[in-house]
Amino acid sequence: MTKEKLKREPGDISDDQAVCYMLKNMDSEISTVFERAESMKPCPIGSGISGICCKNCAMGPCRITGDKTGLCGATMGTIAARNLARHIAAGAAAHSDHGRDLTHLMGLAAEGKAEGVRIKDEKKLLEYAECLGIKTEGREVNEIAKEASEKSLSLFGQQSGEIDLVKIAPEKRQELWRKRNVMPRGVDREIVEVMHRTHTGVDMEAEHILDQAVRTALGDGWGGSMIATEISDILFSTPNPNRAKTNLGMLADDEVNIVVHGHEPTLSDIIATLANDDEMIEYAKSKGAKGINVVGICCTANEVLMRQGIAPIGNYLSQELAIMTRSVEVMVVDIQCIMQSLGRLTEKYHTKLITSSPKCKIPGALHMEFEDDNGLKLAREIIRMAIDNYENRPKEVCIPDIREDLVAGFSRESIKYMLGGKFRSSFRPLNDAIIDGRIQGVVGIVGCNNARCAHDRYHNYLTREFIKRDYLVVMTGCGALSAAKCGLMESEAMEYAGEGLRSICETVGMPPVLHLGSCVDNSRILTVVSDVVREGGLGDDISDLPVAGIAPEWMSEKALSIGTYVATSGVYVAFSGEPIPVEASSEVKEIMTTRWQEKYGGQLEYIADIDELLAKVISVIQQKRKALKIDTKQERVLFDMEARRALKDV
Ligand code: SF4
Ligand code: MSK
Repeated sequence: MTKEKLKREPGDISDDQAVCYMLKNMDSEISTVFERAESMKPCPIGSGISGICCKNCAMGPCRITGDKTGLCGATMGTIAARNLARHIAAGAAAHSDHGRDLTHLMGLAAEGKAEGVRIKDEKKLLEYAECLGIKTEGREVNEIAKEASEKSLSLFGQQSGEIDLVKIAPEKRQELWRKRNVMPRGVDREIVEVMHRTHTGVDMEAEHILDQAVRTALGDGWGGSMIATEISDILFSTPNPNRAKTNLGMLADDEVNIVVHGHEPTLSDIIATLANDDEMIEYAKSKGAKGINVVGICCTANEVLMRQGIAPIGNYLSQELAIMTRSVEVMVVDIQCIMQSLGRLTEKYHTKLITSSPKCKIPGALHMEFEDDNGLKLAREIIRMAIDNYENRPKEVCIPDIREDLVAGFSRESIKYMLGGKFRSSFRPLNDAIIDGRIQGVVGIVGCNNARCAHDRYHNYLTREFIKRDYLVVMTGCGALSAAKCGLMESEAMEYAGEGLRSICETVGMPPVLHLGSCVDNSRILTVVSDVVREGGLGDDISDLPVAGIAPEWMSEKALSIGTYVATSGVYVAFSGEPIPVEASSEVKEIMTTRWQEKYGGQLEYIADIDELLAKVISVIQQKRKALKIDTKQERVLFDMEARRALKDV
């Protein structure tokens, strides 16, 4: 990990000014992900661009280009479909296992056995229980929560039937999934079946393999991820809009800094709460600090931002740089999107890296396991450890003086409330605004950062381009933090919005770009679009709506699962940045576009050129408006020349 000189200028690497500041000013001799991305190029065959690689048996790895086949005779299309199905299964497993843990925790909280965790949102619990078919009338909250936990847990191992939460989808969509035989039976069952069918010598027809991948992804979006979101709301409260600040400048030079990172809201929520405890603050002061500053990275940050207004200091590509500010006493990581490099990096700094999940250990980190009944005790121990470590902080820190205001905390419930008011909470005003053209459509811009593309650039470019054309933008995950860091999630962002969108946002009092949460919270988008269909006037299925999804800087396998469940829920989805690893197979690309469009009314494709992607999304949404006969009001023409040219080619 010896540092090599970066070949690119900081401004070419990232759009985040704090990241650029760190790249210019940090003095470490240790390489970051940005140098490693320059020194190691991706394998064109392994990444599925100019060929495909199979290592599903010991006769391989087989590297396939053109008409060649593997030793067993497997073709490019079969291998591409198998590889993609396995990626989707891994992504679905990650989200769903997260959901399973929360389900288990809710059961313990109901029994009073989960230290520091209780049922916070009773209304949401009742709605959730009813969706699971659980009787709620006249019953104690904890009794309902216990049964809801047991019922939810059973959905993971269920072998037949349907996952109850699919009932949230419009009826027409449910019927379609039944007809196509992709209705998820149980969350785990579908993941296991992908692993079986992609073992050497089992399923060999690309479309048939992908049918099972679709069923697995639907079991994630409408199962594992949705369970995770619903139960997080029940245990830690359903988000409401709140103000916060973001970026590395939110690290304090005179307080004890604790960074929570990963994806789980459990221990991080307890740490954030306990850091306000007088006894803890007094202890910090006794060690010379002015207080305790809890901040976050990635989706753990999104979870505590949405509910407690805790500052997110960065997204995926900022994690190493946070430590390099020399100001972090403790970084607590749980699961997913944590770079292994943090282990070696923290050896060079005073920062203590703590792994807290039984599922994740990192060489170089201290493992302090979060168990069902030790939340408060562990949080106290971690905070005290951070305070004790404050005296080891070097005198000179390197914190960029860069921060931005944001408003986060938009849930399905809070958006409905903002639109319709407490007593008539409804999506009607949104539907009406879409019908009369003040809002042209809704675009979800979600997903990761990727060190092989300019950090945050595509997220922010697309967000600005859509809001100026009157498209409401909803965001989750690291994409949401990109927009927040450049000021697109506050009322001042209104100046970038088109007239129609601005008029709605000003009336309702919301920014033109809405932060809907972490990556599991993409399930919130599914519940919002389902409610919009039910509200009426925009067709009777999700595929009728003028909406689209984009993951412009995607990186993780979870993104592939998300893209698949959104596409097969009836939405046009485009990925950019790095290709989906099936580019070399025209057969698989055809299935994911033309065939999925015929079968599900949505598709998933990769478009390298960002202006071409922008034009394609606009074209798809405008076609939906036309089909709904709401295209009479002309869209404002704000295209630059490049976008116009791309539009002609669509
Ligand atoms: Fe090669 Fe077939 Fe084995 Fe894959 S399963 S490694 S294509 S022989
Ligand atoms: S953290 S999955 S890099 S969004 Fe959810 Fe960010 Fe992607 Fe991880």
